[in-house]
Amino acid sequence: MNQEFPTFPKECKSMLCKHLTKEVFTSLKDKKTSSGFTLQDAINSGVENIDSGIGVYAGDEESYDTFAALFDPIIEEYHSFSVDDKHKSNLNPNDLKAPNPDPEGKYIVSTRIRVGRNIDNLPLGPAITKEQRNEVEKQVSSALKSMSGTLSGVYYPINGMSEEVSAKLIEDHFLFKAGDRYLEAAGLNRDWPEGRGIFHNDEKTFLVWINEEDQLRIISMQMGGDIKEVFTRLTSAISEIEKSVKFSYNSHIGYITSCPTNLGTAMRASVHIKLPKLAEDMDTFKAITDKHHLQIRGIHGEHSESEGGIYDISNKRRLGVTEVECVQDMYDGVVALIAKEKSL
Ligand code: ADP
Ligand code: DAR
Repeated sequence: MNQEFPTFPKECKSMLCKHLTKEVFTSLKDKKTSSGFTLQDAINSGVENIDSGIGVYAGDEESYDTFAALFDPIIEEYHSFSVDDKHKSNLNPNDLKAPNPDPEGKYIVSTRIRVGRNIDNLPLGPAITKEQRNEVEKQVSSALKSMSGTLSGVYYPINGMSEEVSAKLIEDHFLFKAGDRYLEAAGLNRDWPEGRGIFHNDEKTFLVWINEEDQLRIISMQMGGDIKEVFTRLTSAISEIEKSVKFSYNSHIGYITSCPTNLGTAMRASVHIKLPKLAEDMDTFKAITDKHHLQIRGIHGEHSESEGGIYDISNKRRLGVTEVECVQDMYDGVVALIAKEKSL
């Protein structure tokens, strides 16, 4: 294993290059978790990709303790969440105040709310073995087979999927491809596409990605802006799956995920929304998204650009806030953005 303290170029702005001091490196370089995950494994993505925002991934829940000297300051800075803080969860849709903000469908093209989940007592994607990953696929796809009513559907393993089916699912934003260079360097694409696949219900409003960045991405999505209906479907699906799959969770950092940015609720609630007038005044646009703790992405996922004045707007906060608060953040921000767009 490389025992050299990595030298980062001055243009590196990642949280890794900020918080991996020589002292932290020296204190952690010889440690490994019970799944054999080392400091080098945790930082490889940020060492190979100096344009990372964060640059670190956990190989198991233990990584967050074993490498706490590096993870804790990153978690504190990204989430404004200290080592003594406790996460809390609330998946009750009755607590969400969110009448459809765009009943005429003038602005919101589609709504998607997802959570990441990982199975308790198994390594995360960066450290999991091929056999363990195949076991995850078997356990989760079998749990999904018992989904009933509007949640019932079909599981499609990516291994052996026809190019035609794959292209159509990707075009519909339903399927994931092999991870980007950040995920590649984190070891999340090992054995691709073995053990990976997608489940979706007949209406394609409920989807589960198996073994992407996390072992499950549980997704509820539909056209239009009925955010409460999307959230309600998601919470029903989560509780159904939880009847047969135990998720990795702890009282400090909530649901355990491979990337520290997703800890806590592991929830991203997003709309694809048309804001052509606001797009001409990005200072005002960003003042509103900043005020409501929102992130702006492009419409083809993380690191993509917006197209035709359509933006992916989602909650930025995930840890130290409940799932209801994540969706409320997004909802309140969308109401403010639509009001501003109307006024221009
Ligand atoms: P994630 O949200 O799963 O962390 P991405 O930002 O890469 O990851 O989004 C994953 C996929 O979901 C992308 O194809 C993206 O276009 C799609 N997506 C995200 N939000 C929406 C939305 N509100 N409506 C439709 N598709 C969406
Ligand atoms: N590109 C990596 C990941 C940051 C958060 N996004 C995730 N987890 N998909 C980075 O360090 O910038």
